[in-house]
Amino acid sequence: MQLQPTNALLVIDVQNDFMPGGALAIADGDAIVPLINTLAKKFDHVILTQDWHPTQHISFATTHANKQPFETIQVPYGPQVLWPEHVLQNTEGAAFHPALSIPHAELILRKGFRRHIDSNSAFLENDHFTPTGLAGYLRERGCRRLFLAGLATDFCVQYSALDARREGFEVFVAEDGVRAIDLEGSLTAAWEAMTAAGVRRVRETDIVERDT
Ligand code: VGL
Ligand code: ZN
Repeated sequence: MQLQPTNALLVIDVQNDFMPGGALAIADGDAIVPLINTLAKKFDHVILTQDWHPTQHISFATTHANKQPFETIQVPYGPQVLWPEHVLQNTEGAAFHPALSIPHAELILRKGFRRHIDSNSAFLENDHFTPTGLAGYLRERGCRRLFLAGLATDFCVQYSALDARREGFEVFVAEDGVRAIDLEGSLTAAWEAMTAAGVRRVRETDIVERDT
């Protein structure tokens, strides 16, 4: 498929803590970095998201008494999966993977920066109400069709893709540009939910740069 000048690539959370050896390691997470660099060159608009947590963040198991990582608890806005402490603000773990190279990325959108609310989605925080401003940003810039790559397929990529559909964007996920955490079948469930919502799957090599 051929890109248009208003198509945008969202690169979700390609950060050290999500890489093998990181605090919340995703298997093979680093394998997507060269592919994302290649993919990004085809786009006029690239937006990076950066998961960015304060200490004692609500999503950390250590913030809650007697809780383990990967458990789900109820918090005021609904269910919240608990994680090992990750992407602490201004740490090396929160930095982008050193091989990520997208000099023309126009916006770095930080999310999850408030202690009492997590944000898996790049569009809405986990209360499913508080906007990050990304939908408005994209609309104001005339972007209607979005492509997603990054981490993790079944968490931040999925929730960003679903919210983007709800916001009326056309959404494609680069299936070779994502990797999953996969807790108890969450990867299969994520693809089912995304497909049901009209998210389409593409591969990097099927995306063709627009004619210049
Ligand atoms: C993510 C778990 C916790 C993600 C972020 O980027 O998918 N997952 N924080
Ligand atoms: Zn997080």
